[in-house]
Amino acid sequence: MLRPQDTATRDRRSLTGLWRFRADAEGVGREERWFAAPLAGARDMPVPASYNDIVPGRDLHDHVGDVWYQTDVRVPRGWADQRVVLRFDAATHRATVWVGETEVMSHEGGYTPFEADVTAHVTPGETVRVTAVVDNRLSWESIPPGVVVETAHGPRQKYMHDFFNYAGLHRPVWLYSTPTTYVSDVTVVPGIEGEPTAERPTGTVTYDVVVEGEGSVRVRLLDADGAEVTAAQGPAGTLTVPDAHLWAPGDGYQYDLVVDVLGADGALLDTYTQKVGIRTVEVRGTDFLINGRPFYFRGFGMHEDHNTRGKGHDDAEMVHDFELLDWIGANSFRTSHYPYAEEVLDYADAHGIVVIDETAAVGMNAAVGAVIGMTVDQVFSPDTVSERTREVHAQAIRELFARDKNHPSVVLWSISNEPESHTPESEEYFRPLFELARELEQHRPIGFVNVMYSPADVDRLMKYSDVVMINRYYGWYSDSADLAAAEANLEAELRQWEEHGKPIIMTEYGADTVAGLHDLSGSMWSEEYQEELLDMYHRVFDRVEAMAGEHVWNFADFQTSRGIVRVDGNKKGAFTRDRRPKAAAHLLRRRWTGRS
Ligand code: BDP
Repeated sequence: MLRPQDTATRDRRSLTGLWRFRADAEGVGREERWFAAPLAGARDMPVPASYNDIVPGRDLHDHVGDVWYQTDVRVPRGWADQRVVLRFDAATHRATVWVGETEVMSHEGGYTPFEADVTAHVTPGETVRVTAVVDNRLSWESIPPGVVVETAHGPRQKYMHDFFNYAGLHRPVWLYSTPTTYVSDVTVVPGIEGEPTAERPTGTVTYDVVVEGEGSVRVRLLDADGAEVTAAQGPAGTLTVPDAHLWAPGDGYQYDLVVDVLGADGALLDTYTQKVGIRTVEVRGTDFLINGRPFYFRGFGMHEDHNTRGKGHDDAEMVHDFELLDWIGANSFRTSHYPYAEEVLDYADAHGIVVIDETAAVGMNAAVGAVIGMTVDQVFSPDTVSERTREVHAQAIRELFARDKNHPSVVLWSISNEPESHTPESEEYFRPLFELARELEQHRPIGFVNVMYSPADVDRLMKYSDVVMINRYYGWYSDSADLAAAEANLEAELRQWEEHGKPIIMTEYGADTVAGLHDLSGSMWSEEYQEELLDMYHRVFDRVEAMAGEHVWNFADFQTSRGIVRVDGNKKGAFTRDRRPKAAAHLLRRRWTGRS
């Protein structure tokens, strides 16, 4: 799905700002048609933001079920004869939207965009009411899964992942116009002819444009200075780029593919610009190659998580986080454990940061659930994570790939984090999803992230994966406080994975650490212990040749559900939640930049 753009033929109106908001604790709003009038008893709510931490108290923080958002928007006068589209960049976890009293769309899944053509329901120059009901409930048929337990004191949401179930309108909302004949999709696949490691090789850009309505397509490829490199006619083809300036880690060079739709008389009907980074990705043996050169992932599993705004997107926080990644010498991150805002991927593209892009399929694991506080006998069964869940999961994969397919920064997909992967049921569940992912994606490697409870001798899914991605907590959840034992066990396990003959990326390793807690005798939770543990992992990584990357868990401390294993959140960050460095941040910076 294309991102809205301002071009010579298109305009956007942002609906960010304060919306009217009301929690629907009784779940009566749909029946009472709250969309049909200005929301009664509403309070102000910022969009984008999670609603949970905006108001003090437990009610909203722990709310389970529907909340209502409403705003009024004046449709620009100039949009007469245009197609008018209403788009939500995300609504966590599902939403139904009305324009005036007309229901225009519903969407399942909290981290991908959805939109509707609302031309028939608006009049340019007039104001229209937009209402969205957003439901934060996780069930056996949602991604991620969860269970709502009805108690004498109200509903309680349980789930098998640790990050807090923030909800609401986390990303911008747009009203935008397109002409009635318009570009509805663009796919670009970059390539390199000959030796990719050459200084300025010949690049290729295979493109495919979908147009709704009658018109012919012309494309022009411009370099970063706006000079035309090449051009072609027709909705699909391959462009050749002599002396290509490649997109590469640390060099976010991009071309502009300007797509024009022309009428029979040559008039410009629509124009849309798609950025293109020319680079290749390939797995060869135990190497992960970008542009033919071995790439070693250095960085973090992250979260969209901040004080007050929760998972709400914010440019200032985003840029600051990227500046910290730069300061520490990270070259990559994983969008643990859900698709991040498109702004984040655009930024990664533009700055040459490499991304492992993950679906929201996290917490399909009874053993992890038991640690977090949700007990379940069998995760994969007709009554729990089932074929119905798989349908939702498949749709999440389709939507993620469709949204992010053109980003050069995305070099590897993760279709799930830490599912059980040692049971026949888990294999039966996942095999078709790997098949689907391969059908949708012919150019990037695909994988999933393996959990410590499914080591190499029992795992059944790694054979479907191009890369070995594993999360390990030797020295924390196992061999707690015993780094000597942890070192031996970690190395022994990596040697087993090495036998797969694939690149190994440690997608999580780390220790909870309370900033400011110091101890010289190896006390867990201290800043010294976090440093010692990371150091130990690095010693091991440097001995194992198949290692292709290290992503510390986590970039920053983050909010979790409440329970006896977390103290005001997960504290495995190299930075605190408000982005102050722990001692480990300096250790990582020394390792990753060579600077102190
Ligand atoms: C792993 C999960 C991650 C958790 C982490 C932890 O992938 O989401 O936050 O462990 O326990 O199981 O810190």
